[in-house]
Amino acid sequence: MKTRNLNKFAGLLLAMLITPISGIADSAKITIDVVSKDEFVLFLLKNDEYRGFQCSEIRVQAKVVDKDGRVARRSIIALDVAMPANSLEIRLEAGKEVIAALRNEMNQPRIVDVSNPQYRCEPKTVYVTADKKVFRDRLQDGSLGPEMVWIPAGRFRMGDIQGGGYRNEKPVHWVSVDKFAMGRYEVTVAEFRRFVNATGYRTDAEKEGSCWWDEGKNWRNLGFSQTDTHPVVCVSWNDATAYTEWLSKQTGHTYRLSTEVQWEYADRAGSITKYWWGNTASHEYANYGKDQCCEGLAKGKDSWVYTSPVGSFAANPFGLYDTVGNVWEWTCSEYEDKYSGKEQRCANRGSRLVLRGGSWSTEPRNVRAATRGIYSHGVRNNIVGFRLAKSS
Ligand SMILES: [Ca+2]
Ligand SMILES: [Ca+2]
Repeated sequence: MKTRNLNKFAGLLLAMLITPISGIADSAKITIDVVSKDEFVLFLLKNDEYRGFQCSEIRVQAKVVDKDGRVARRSIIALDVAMPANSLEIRLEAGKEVIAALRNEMNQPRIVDVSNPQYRCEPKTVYVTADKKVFRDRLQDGSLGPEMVWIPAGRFRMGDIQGGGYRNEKPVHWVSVDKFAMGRYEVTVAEFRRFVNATGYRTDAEKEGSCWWDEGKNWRNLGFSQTDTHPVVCVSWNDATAYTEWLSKQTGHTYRLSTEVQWEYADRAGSITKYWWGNTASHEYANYGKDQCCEGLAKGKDSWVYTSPVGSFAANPFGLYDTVGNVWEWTCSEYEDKYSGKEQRCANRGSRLVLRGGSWSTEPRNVRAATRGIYSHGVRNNIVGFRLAKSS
């Protein structure tokens, strides 16, 4: 009995053999270890690099043995594995299908060893240093303000990098960005209510009695339901700016809307694709609308026809949620048809201010990283909200 337990223990140790992998592509800053354990292989992925990787294939040769000592060798492959910048550890199980396939020809097969590991991983992001540090400044009453994320300084190409965008996304140009902080989420209903309760502030929609063409509608009353964790909408640029001014006074730090440059840099998070996750729109990553403008669509992980609670999808590599879709986000920059510098600055109000990211009712083409929306400072509707920025 004792011996059998010892054997079992030794077998487990053998099965837990860890094999470091060497890559076959230029991906020096990632490490991929493999643990084989009875019926599966665990890929342990670690990315110490300040940029993401996309691994098209991770492959190991597995040695499978059954209880009678019969041996089989099979390839075990993981495909299309995304590794965000500075990702801690992603665990990916594989190999169970191989075991299942061998069940008919081998009695009780289990994986005892893996060898000849190979992977193909390409850098997915460039020129970024992810610093996913989240912080919250304190308000005067000692309570915590909205969650903010430090965005590292860097340099990126702004505009229609992939081609096929609009003329106003040109010229594609390099821009340097200083370190700054960005709201982790779009500003929520609860966060906005706190400001309103503290100040008695009335939004443009409340003062003028309508949210766009919706008579009697405002951020409290939209015609669709919103909880405290949904993004506030029906807020004009004036309203959003008033919030940032209040928060600045409360915290003693300078909060404002992001510039257009900061917004695109933060959304791209080093990516050079149409969306931060790739070139294909996907309701698995964001809440946006039908293929043709302008209606909401619930599909897959995106189960909302209207707004979704902030943070319902994965964060981008900088740790920001819902930059793509949910609600358009006011920036502080004035619009120009052709980029010539205003995108790097904040304007003092204006009739043509830029919004970014698209909304729950926006078609996929217009939730791209490079897409630009334009509204005057008093305009508000149920697809527009905002996100905070703060200088370092
Ligand atoms: Ca949706
Ligand atoms: Ca958004």
